Amino acid sequence: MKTRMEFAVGGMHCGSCGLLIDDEVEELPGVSTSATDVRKERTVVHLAAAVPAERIIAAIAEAGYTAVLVRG
Ligand SMILES: [Cu+2]
Repeated sequence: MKTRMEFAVGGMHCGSCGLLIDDEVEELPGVSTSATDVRKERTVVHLAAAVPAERIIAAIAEAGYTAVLVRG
């Protein structure tokens, strides 16, 4: 099982954009933490259970941003 996934995220403007994404992603069952670096345009997600990358991408899209899996 993957325990870490990293996404390239587009559309962020400031720190609250990152918090918005982390809030949305951390609501998903199986996600333990989500950490977004706005400057690097990356979100690192740690998993406690198996979660498909598509679920996380959909959650980020719901927050209003684009995401592509880059690692994990
Ligand atoms: Cu913002």
